[in-house]
Formats: sequence, structure tokens, C-alpha cells
Amino acid sequence: MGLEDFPRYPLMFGPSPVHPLPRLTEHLGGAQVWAKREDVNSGLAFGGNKTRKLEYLVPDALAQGADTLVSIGGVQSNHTRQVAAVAAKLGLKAVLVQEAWVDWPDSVNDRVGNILLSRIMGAEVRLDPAGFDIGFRDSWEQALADVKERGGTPYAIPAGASDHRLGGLGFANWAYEVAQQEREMGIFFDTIVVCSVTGSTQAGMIAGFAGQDRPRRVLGIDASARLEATTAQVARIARNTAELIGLGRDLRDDEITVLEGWAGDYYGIPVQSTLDAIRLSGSLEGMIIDPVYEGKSMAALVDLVASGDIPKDSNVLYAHLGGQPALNAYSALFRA
Ligand code: 5PA
Repeated sequence: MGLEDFPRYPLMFGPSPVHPLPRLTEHLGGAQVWAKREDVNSGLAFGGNKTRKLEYLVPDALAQGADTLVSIGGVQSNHTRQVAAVAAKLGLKAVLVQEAWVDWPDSVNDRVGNILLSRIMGAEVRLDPAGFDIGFRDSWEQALADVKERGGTPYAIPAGASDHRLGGLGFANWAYEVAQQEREMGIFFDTIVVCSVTGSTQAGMIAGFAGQDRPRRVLGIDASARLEATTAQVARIARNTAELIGLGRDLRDDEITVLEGWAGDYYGIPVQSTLDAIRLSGSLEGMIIDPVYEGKSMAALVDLVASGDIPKDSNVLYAHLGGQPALNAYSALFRA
């Protein structure tokens, strides 16, 4: 059994673009920095990493005869916005539980950005006061029960489409896509930098790269401020995914690296290094990143390249996973 044995429903334009970041590279004075752009991977409501994951969940949902996708995230969840878009595209309904994952005072937090887009796409949006947690929640079970009670057939998609049997496949495929692009461009990325919260993005990458000949480092950057829970989830999903795609060996612990130091104290609250990274990426490359996820992984990349932890002779690939709509809920941070 290999990855090609799993049906994939196309939701993206094709392989996501890979390009160098020359001005950022020069500024940091170390490794060559490139980006692979999941933020422009699809025409469905700005795409992002969940769109890629959902390519492998959709066939399962359709096979089960589902008519409603049910999922969960924070108020400014990128994931639930992508679920809403995929539901619209397929002619299904979406029920989204939006929890108060971030104690963020912006007065338009529950009106702009991702949640606005989900409403435009016709999703049923349920605000819930529960705080940050990547696990299974009562409110989500309730949403599933409500759909059934109305006579519908729900399809359950956990937070970030991660803790799902098929959750790691999208980014296992990303790893194959990278290898193909490397062959075409004549380059090898020895280091990948990727933001981790619910885990299946990094986990899928690890499982996909593990079957390739040349080893490389996949550095997960925790943005949840709960390193242990994130690392455990990445490890579990990576191992499940490796088994599913027939890797034929167990993953070693040293293949699973999640680093802390850039999340600050709370999920969803940017710290100074996050804001600096957002401005740096925007002003040097015109590449927009968000304050919840990508700003934190970019802050890590900046430090790791500048310190030489990612050595000068390295080619590093920054996985841009999307997430820009949330910036609208953080406008106060950029007035000056
Ligand atoms: C998210 C997740 P994983 O959850 O797969 O580890 O990915 C982290 C991540 N970058 C990185 C962006 C832009 C993301 O949106 N977002 C979640 C959401 O609800 O949007 C699942 C948390």
C-alpha cells in the first residue's frame, strides 16, 4: 500500500509554487532561503495547508454519503474557513464550531477575516466560549448530533484536519511534490521550516520524506505554546501516516523535531519577534504572513539562519501555510 492507493480529490491549482527569497537571504547573511507557497495553492477562499489535507478527506466523505462537513477551530480559524470553501465547492453544507481559542480584544475579531469568509460561503457558524485545545470537544460532538437529528449525514473533521486517519496524507504528498520540484530545478532542500499546532502538516511531511533517499531536517516550530502536546501529536500522526503509506519501518525519534521558543506564552498572541518577522517578510519580499502561525515560524527561521544553527551552505525551504485573513483581526498592532 502506498500513497498513490488513496483517492485524492483535486482542490488545488496543481503543485504549489517554490521560489527563492533573495532579499531575505541577503539580509540574514546565511543559508539560501526559499519558500513553498500553500497560501496560493488554490482558488478556494485563498487556500492554505488545510485545502491540501482535505484533498484526501473529501473522497472519504463522499463515499460515506455525507451532506454536511462538521469541524472546529478558533474564531479566526483558517482551517474552518477552508472547510467552508470545500463544502461550498462540493455543494455540501458546513457546520463550524468557532471557539474562543485566543483571548484577543480586537472588537472586530469575530466579524472580519476568516469568520467573515466562512459566513459569506454559507457555513453555519457557531460561536462557543471554550478556550484553546486541539483535542475532541463536546461542542463538536453536539454539532455532529444536531446534524443527525435534522436528518443530515455529517462528516467529522477534527481541528486542523489532523487527528483523522487520513490527516497526514496531504503533506506526505507535499514531500513527494517537493522532491519532484527539486529534480526540475536542480536543487536540494536539506532543511524544511514549518509551523506546527495540530500537527498533521509536519507529521505528513516527516512520513513522506522518510521514504526518500537523501535525509533532511524537518524543523517544526511550535506555535501552540504547548510543546509537549504538539510534539506528541506530531509523533503519533507521523507514525500512523508512515504506516498507512507503507514506509516499512518505524520512524526514529530523531526524525521528529518540534522546537519551542517563538510561540510566546499563548497560542494566537504574537510576540515582538512575530511582529518583526511579519514586517521583515513583508518589507523585503512582499510576502505576507500572519501573527498566529507563519509569523512565528518565520521568526524561528530568521534566528536559526542568523545564528548558524541552519548552516550557511544550507538550502532552507520555508513552508508558507497560508493564514493571512486573520491579519484583519490584528490591525491595531500595525498602526504605527
Ligand atoms: C495552521 C493551523 P497544523 O495544525 O497542521 O500543525 O498547522 C499549523 C498551521 N499555519 C500553520 C497556518 C496558517 C495554519 O492555519 N491552523 C489551525 C486552524 O484552525 O486554522 C488548525 C489550527
